[in-house]
Amino acid sequence: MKIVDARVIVTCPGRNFVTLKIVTEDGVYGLGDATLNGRELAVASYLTDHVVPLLIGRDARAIEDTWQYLYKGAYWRRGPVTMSAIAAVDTALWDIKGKAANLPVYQLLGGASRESVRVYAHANGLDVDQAVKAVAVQLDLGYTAIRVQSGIPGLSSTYGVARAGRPYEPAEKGGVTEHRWSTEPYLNFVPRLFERMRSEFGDEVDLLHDVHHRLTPIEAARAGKLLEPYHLFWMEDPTPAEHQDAFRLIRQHTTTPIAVGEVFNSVFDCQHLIQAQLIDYIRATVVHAGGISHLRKIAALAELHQVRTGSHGATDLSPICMAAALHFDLSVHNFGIQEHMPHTAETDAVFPHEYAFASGVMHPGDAPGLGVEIDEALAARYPYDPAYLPVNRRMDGTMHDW
Ligand code: GCO
Ligand code: MG
Repeated sequence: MKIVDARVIVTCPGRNFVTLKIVTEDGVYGLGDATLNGRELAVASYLTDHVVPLLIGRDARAIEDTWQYLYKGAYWRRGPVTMSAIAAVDTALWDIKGKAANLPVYQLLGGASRESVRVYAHANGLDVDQAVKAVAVQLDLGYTAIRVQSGIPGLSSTYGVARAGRPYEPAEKGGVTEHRWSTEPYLNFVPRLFERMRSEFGDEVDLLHDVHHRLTPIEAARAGKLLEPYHLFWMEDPTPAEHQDAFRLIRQHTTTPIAVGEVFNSVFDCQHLIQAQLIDYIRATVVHAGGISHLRKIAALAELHQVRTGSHGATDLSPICMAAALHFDLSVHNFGIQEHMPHTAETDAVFPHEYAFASGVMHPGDAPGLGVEIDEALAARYPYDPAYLPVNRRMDGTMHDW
């Protein structure tokens, strides 16, 4: 089953997505997401200029061999650009294998380990009252787990909060916006946010919160401790994860569960945190962590250490990644939860898909392969439109983690 064509499709139905389409000699094709938010064209070029020429003529059935060929063969290893490109190839090859076998991908991954995939929604507000309303909306939609972010008194802007009247979207068009950050107002505010959530919504709903890499380890320890009475499902990215022993300090101070990994791109990034049981959920995802094949290895390592998965699923991961994530989530034993930030109607029209949401859970569907398409004619009507993630500075102007 030779690969005869492979090409990259860049489209911007409201936001930029990079897609790899691999076509085999018998006409079966597969799709893979290669979107790296704010650095999209680097992956597009990596694929078009350096990977596609290597794919032509290869056997589309040899998924693991192709993965190793691209990983070891580049000599220069890991990193988000390389691993997103390899992920796109890997995902497209699983799609092809599923279509060729007339089976949904989750069946090829060992079959369903559960009936459906539990997902968490986002709720955010410029202040606590708005955040309360946003949680109520998500509860009405049927979600049973909700991530809550709110504007912080004294800070003009913060992570995860939409501008008035617009859904939250991480990347912004028209240049890089700058946020300001101050830890003390945040640490004073965040326990009050969750105290209010528990008093409004009781103990049943699972609440999550994303710190988005902004605290030092001892500040993160304080946050976790202060949040314990509100028993969060998880506290995400409490501190940047380059220095991983830092998590030991957080662990020594708090029982608030910790989730990390959306910026990781290989099992080697996850290895120490998992093996030392410094986290509870590993959030690496298909597109940025080398595809379905590599994410399964991460999950297998995590399973040994009672760490569960909680894959990243923001809107900057395309519906192709979402479909792949749901096949993975349904099959893997140590699944925890999946992030679900629904795409816009424009995006869903470019990427028609079988997966569906109902009553707080999702299912990838039973179509052969991934169950996701790209409408190329429609995609061509939305040319690439540069957009960047914001940056973040402390009050005195020092660059901080966003
Ligand atoms: C999340 C993430 C995202 C990222 C975004 C960056 O938990 O969903 O933190 O919102 O910021 O994916 O591109
Ligand atoms: Mg996050």
